[in-house]
Amino acid sequence: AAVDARAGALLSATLASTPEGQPRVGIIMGSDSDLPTMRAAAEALEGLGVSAEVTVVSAHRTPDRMLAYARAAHTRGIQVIIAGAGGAAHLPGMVAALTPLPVVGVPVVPAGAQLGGVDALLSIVQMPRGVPVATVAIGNAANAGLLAARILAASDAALQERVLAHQARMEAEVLAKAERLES
Ligand code: RP5
Repeated sequence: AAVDARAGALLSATLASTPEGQPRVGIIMGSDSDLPTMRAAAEALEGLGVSAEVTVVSAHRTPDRMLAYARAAHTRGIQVIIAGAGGAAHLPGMVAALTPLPVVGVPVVPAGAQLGGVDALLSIVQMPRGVPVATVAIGNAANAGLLAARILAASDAALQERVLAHQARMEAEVLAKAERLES
C-alpha cells in the first residue's frame, strides 16, 4: 500500500485530468523505480482520454500479488494490461500466462543497469507460442500507451477518432518542422 501511495503521488499531476470511472487499462511495473519510464504510458493514455490505473506488481518480490492482479483484472473491467519491468523482466510474460487480456510489455532500463535494457527486452519478447506479449522498444512506454489505446479503439469509434486526430497532429508537427528547416 505504501508503494502504491508513492506511485500514486508521483503520478497525481499526470493523472489529474484522467477521465473518471472504471479504468480500462491497467499499468503495472516491477518496482516504483520503473515509474519515471512508465509514466509515459499513463500520459499517452490520458492524452487520448483513456482511463487507467497505475500500480506496482513484482513477479519476483510479490508473486502472490501478481497472481491475484492478473487473475482478477478482466473481472474488474480492465481491458488491456501494460506491464513494465527491467532486468530479468518476467512480469509481462507471467501476467500474460494468467490473464485472457492483451498484454503490452515495456522493457525498462533500471538505474545503474549493466546491459542497457537488452536483458529486459529479450526477457519480454521471447515468449513461447500460445502466450503472446506485444513488446515495445526499450524504454518506450509511450508506445505501450498508444498501442493499448489502439486495441481499445478497434471497438470504440470515438476513441478511434481521437487516435486519428493524434496521428494528424504528429504529422502536422513534423511537416511544420520540415518547413522551418527548408526555409
Ligand atoms: C525489476 O528490477 C524492476 O522492474 C526494476 O526495473 C528493477 C530494479 O528494481 P529496484 O531494485 O529499483 O526496486 O524487477
